[in-house]
Amino acid sequence: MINKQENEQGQKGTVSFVRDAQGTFRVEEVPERAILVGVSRRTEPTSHEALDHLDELESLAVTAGAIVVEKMTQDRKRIDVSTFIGKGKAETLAERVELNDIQLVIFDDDLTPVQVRNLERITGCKIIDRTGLILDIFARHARSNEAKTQVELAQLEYLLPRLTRQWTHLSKQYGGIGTKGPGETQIETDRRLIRSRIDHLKKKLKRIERRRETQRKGRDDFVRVALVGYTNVGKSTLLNILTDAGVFVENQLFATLDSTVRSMALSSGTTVLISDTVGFIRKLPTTLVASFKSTLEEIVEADIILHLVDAAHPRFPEQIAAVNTTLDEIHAGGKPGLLVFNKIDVFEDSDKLAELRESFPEAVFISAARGINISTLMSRVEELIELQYAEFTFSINPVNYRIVNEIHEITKVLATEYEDSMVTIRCRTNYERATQLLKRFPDLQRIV
Ligand SMILES: Nc1nc2c(ncn2[C@@H]2O[C@H](COP(=O)(O)OP(=O)(O)OP(=O)(O)O)[C@@H](O)[C@H]2O)c(=O)[nH]1
Ligand SMILES: [Mg+2]
Repeated sequence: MINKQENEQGQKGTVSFVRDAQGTFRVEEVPERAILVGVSRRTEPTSHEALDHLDELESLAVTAGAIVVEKMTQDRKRIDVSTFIGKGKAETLAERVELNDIQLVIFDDDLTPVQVRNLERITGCKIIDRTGLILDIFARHARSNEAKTQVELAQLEYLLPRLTRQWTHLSKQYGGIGTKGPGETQIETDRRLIRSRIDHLKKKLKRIERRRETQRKGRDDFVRVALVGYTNVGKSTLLNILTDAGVFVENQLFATLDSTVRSMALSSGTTVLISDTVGFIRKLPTTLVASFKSTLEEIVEADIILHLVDAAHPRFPEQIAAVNTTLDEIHAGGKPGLLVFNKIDVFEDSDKLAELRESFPEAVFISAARGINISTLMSRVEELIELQYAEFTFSINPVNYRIVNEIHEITKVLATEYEDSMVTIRCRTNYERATQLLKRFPDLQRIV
């Protein structure tokens, strides 16, 4: 590294020129030096919790490529509407920024546009909030067309209410005929450009969603199992060990953004489809949850949910709660499933594991990386399937071909017999689907 340059916005230290082996220069991103800020309340989070939360924020910041130089918390009864933290604390923050050559301040809570503007003025430094940071990581990790579209949509939805004069470059990027109405301010033009881009992205996602739906139709015969859990608990590692899926595994947050579905034969001969998808986190931005709808559909439509937990994480109970909250938010709560504690290989002190087993008697304890207790996990999944699925026999006049088609679509048909102008269909499905069929079609009869 031979030189430190100022970037376009005039912030120092984010871009440098590096000479490679051939002697040519290229521009390289230099890690930004960051301060993390959290606020504790008398009730929740306490100052101790706020510090723990900053550890998580540090993992996020490091994943986004920052160097965390300092962490600050402030105990406040009420949030300051103009600066979030108190005015005095904001001044202290400005001093720390100056002293430690800081380029970025990250808040663990979401800030209003006014708070960002005021804090940037006081500290002379770029300010981002938790949602902004998570969106940045998603943007870095998005690989597929679908993930990239979903992330861009979430970013624009986040940006729209935060538009300030600094965003005027947008119209240069997307400019053209009809973008500059007389008398309109630049911000209004930018807003209009963003809204039309949002509409475009939503339409594109609808098309992707329809394609996915067609793919899913072909999978209705199978029992579908979704791996869900907090980010970095080992979901992809488990999918890989079960099915050789070759999903990217890394000790970083949000390594996986896309859904991967693989089939797997259980020892009973039943074939299940297992899916691995994006992980959850405390305070997962609502814009992300909304735009990742088609990816999360894999969970919504699953028959069984395996909720993976990092047993070695000091705050795993909070992580379980965060996952359950998000499952409820996407209407996937209350599905049959299992709590699966992963990474049990980390416990040298076996008392801890025994305690955990006692506290969660229904859970399964595994190590995906070491392949410990994987067969126990799969037998528990088979037990669940046995409990959920049964054979049903329906009888219907075949002129009602729509009903016959629907049965073929949503169940696994085992045998079909025609007799006395009636068709008898023997199929395998779960009670929920069978009850729905009988409710929707009064002509359908169940033969016991
Ligand atoms: N010690 C130990 N580490 C594990 C185990 N399973 C996974 N890991 C590690 O945990 C980290 C995260 O694993 P992933 O499989 O990428 O986790 P994930 O839940 O898919 O994470 P995201 O996709 O980022 O949400 C990696 O460094 C794995 O090697 C385990 O059983 N024991
Ligand atoms: Mg993963």
